Amino acid sequence: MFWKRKKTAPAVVKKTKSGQENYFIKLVLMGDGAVGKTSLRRNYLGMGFTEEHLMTIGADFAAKDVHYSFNGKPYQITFQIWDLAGQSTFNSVRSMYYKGCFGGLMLFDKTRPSSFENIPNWINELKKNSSRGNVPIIILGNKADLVTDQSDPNIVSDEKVQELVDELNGTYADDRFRVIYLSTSAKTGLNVDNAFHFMAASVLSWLKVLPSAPENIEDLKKYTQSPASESADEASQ
Ligand code: G3D
Ligand code: MG
Repeated sequence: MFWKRKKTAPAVVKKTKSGQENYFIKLVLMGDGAVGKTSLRRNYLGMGFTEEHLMTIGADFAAKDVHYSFNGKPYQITFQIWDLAGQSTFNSVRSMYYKGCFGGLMLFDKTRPSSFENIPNWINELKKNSSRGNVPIIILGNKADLVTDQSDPNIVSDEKVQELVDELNGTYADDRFRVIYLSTSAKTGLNVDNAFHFMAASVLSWLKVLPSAPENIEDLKKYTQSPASESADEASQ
């Protein structure tokens, strides 16, 4: 049962039998109703995952194990991904939803500006309730597949999002992570893996496991190269 598990909540890191470090990372999906939180989670998890429903707080959670290599060292990460099942029941017990999380995937719907305008409210919620202070955040402009004309005034423009991201990065300058913005589609899978990969690097930096966090998605590639291939790159320059 979940509640029992919570009492004996695992440490963030455990050694596996093979001596590898396994990090347990709770992430929350945030954003207005119908922005695509559940669809994004399902796209990421693929088929065959099991999810548990926490009736008391109106949330689902599901777990996924991934293996990433950063700076030439392998890491096993168990993402525990929390998702709101319904907005209304949630209001009274939201602190339980956020408590102990290491990061927030902040979604808005690119075709619905009001969902973008609400981002600061969601971020305040996270800050108030995570019990860990400022934790890494990624802004995801979802439903990118529906955007055919970037200049359409009913679409949230990339410039507007970038302004918010810059502002947030000013606020979090001392927090060992960088906020980035990715356009996603839970329908086509655009940037869904990238979002979680980036979040893993951000959280490991935040935990001081990695010496620094990637600045952007291109920068992430450097972190996933082995030190040997990095020096090969330098040699060829
Ligand atoms: P929520 O969990 O944030 O409330 P959902 O949102 O995942 O339930 O998605 C709400 C609706 O948006 C769903 O449509 C879903 O299929 C659609 N949706 C989610 N993500 C995307 C996307 O990236 N692109 C497109 N085109 N649609 C998306 P329905 O019709 O089932 O309500
Ligand atoms: Mg949902």
